[in-house]
Amino acid sequence: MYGTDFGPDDAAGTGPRPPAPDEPLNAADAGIFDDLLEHDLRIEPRDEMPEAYRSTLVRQIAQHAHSEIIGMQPEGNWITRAPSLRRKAILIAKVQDEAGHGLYLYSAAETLGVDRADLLDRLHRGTQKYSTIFNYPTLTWADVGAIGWLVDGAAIMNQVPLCRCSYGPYARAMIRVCKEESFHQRQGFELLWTMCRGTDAQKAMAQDALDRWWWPALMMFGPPDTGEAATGGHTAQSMAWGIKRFSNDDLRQRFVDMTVPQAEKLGLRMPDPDLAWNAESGHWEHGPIDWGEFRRVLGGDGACNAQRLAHRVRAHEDGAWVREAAVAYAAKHADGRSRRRGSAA
Ligand code: BYC
Repeated sequence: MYGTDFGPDDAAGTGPRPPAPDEPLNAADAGIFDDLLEHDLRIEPRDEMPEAYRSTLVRQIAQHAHSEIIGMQPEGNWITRAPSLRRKAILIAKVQDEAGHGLYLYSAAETLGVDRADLLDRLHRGTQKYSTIFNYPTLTWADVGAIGWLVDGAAIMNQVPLCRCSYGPYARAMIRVCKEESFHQRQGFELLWTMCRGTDAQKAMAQDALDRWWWPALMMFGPPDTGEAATGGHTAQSMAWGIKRFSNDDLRQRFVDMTVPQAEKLGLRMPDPDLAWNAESGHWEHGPIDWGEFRRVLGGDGACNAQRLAHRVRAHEDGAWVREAAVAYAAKHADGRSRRRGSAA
């Protein structure tokens, strides 16, 4: 048993070993797995785990990784049009951070015995999802602020609990991701704060961005999974496995409670006529979410689904020569190393 208690291999500095592709991961010793979960210890790549746990993680981590790299597009769209050198430098750094998040996450998924080329192939064929939020267009500069404030704000709310996810490599990747997302959220708020103290036209642009991004941001948390509105889904099982720590609805409510006072500080109006403070529950109650829209966008019929995927596939194909060069370079160096070892012997 390894869990968080690294054995002698780790003491020797070799680190956790990813499973070989032909290793039978579904022959789990339920006793050890359950024991690790019960003691809130981390499951590590070489621990045996039920196949359904492994495939749930692959699904979620891959969707998360795809969201990070597709998420570079809506903001990347504004790099050449940023209004100042300072804003451009910030935006380039942020978009680059998202690429980095994608890479940590593909690496975390690979510890479960899958290949990142295969995951990317599934994204490109449309058989693996990415977050619906990235299928909305960024029409104005204020949208860059709204993405930072709302999209990264929602992401942090969802991802901080994932730092305690039962699967070690995913939990550890989330720690760094959350630090960076928190900086992203502040830059988005600061961008809108500046616009809200600018001209009337700039403030109107900020309001328009909030109007368009608010409801899609609430949909980021996923469909209802508590109470009468619950639509089934993965939450109950994922919570039992310690992958998810809170339900979609709980996290959505926390996000609403955090964001409403921030909108007030900005001087913006929430685009929800039903939004009301409930003194008894101590929460802001929001109006109904259009889950029909969520399903449409999820099904491929959002404003930008086709464009995002086509751009992603084109970028992947254009980058083929870089991947080939990297593989050739690694092979050349591996050859050199084995020749040097041979002549030293
Ligand atoms: N979009 O039972 P549920 C970022 C799917 S990146 C698309 O609740 P689960 C950023 C779900 O996959 C943000 N699909 O599922 C990047 C499932 O479908 P299948 C991404 C969604 O997995 C760049 C079905 O609906 N964050 O922040 O337990 C720039 C039923 O849902 C969505 C993550 O990926 C959605 N919004 O919970 C700026 C975080 N919602 O597979 C920012 C990690 C649900 O049954 N992921 N679905 O066909 C998670 O925490 C969970 O996977 C979710 C869904 C909360 C998203």
